[in-house]
Amino acid sequence: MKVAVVGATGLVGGEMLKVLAERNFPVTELLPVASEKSVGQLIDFQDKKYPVVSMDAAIAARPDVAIFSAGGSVSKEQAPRFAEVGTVVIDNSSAWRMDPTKKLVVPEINAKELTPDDKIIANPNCSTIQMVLAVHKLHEAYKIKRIVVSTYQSVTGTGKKAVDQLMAERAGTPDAAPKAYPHPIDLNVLPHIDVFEDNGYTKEEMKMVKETKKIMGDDSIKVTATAVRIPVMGGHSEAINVEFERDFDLQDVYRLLRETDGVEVVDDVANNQYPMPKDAHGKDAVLVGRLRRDESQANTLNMWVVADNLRKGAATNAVQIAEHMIKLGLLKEAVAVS
Ligand code: 11C
Repeated sequence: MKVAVVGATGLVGGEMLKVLAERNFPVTELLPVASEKSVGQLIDFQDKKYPVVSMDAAIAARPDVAIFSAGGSVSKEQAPRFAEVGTVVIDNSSAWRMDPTKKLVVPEINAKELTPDDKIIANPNCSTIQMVLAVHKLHEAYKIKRIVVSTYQSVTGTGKKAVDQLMAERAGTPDAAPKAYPHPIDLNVLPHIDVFEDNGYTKEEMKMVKETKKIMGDDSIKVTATAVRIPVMGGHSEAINVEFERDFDLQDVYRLLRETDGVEVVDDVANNQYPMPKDAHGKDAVLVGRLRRDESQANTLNMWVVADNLRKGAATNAVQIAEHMIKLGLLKEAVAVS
C-alpha cells in the first residue's frame, strides 16, 4: 500500500512510523508529509530513507491510506482533499470525531461499524481510548450508569515543545526552551488540558464525556472528568470510578478484563505490582490494576488504568484501524471505487 503519514516529523507521527514498521503494515511506498520547512528532510523507515513531501505532492500521489496527526485545522482542510482522490484517511485529531457522518473507532470495540463508505475515520483522544478499552466488556456485563474519572497525563500528549519545557526545567535551565504551558510543569501539576469551555470544563474533559458515548454507542452513559497534566513521560494514568446498573463479582471483573483484547491486568498489591507509566511506555497494552469495590456506593468499582498515550492512545489505534479496513476488504474497495 502507498501510505502517507501526515505530521511525520511530530511525536505521534514518529510513533506511527515505528508502529507501521513493527506491525509489518504492508507499506510499498511511504509518503511522509510535514510542513513546508521540513520538505526534503529524510525520514528513516524500514532501512530506507524517504524525503518529506508537501501536502499537494502527497495528494497528487493518490496514496491508498493517509494517517493524519497534524492538528485539527490541517485535518479539517486537508483530509477531504485526500478523500476526494480515493485515499482512506485515518485522522488522529479532534476535527471529525463528533461529526455524525464520521466513525470514531477503537477497533476492539466498534470496528464492525466500518463500511466501504467510510473515507475519513476518526481516531479518538488518547485518554478516552484507554478508558473505554478498560470498561467496555464490563459495560456489556453490568451496564455502566456513570463514570467519574481523573486523569494524570504525560507531557508527551502536548508534543515535543512540552517535553522540551519539562527537560529544560529539570536541567535547571527553564529559559532554554519555549513554554508549552502557562506555568512550570516540573515539580508541578496543572488541572488544565486543552482550552477551557464555557461550562468550566476543559475541552479534554469534554472529549472524554462525548467520545465515550459515541464509541460505546450508548448515550445513557454519564461521564464526568477532571483532566490533569503531570511531569511524566511514559503515558497517561487514570483513576476511574464506575457505577453499574447491576452488581458484579470482583473475580468476574478480573476474568472479563483478562479476556479483553488489548488489556493487561497488573494487580498484585502484596508485591507492589500495579500499573505505572514507566511500565506502559513503548507498549500497546492498556494496563489495569488497583481493582476494588467502592465501599461508599452499591455496584461501583474503582480502577487504575495506564497506557502509553502515543501508542494505543494514538499511533497503534490508528494503524489498527487501517489493519481492520484491510481485513474487512474496505481499504482496497475504498480505493477501487474512487
Ligand atoms: C493530551 N489528550 O494529552 C491530549 C493529546 O484530541 O487528540 C491528544 C489531543 C487529541 O494533551
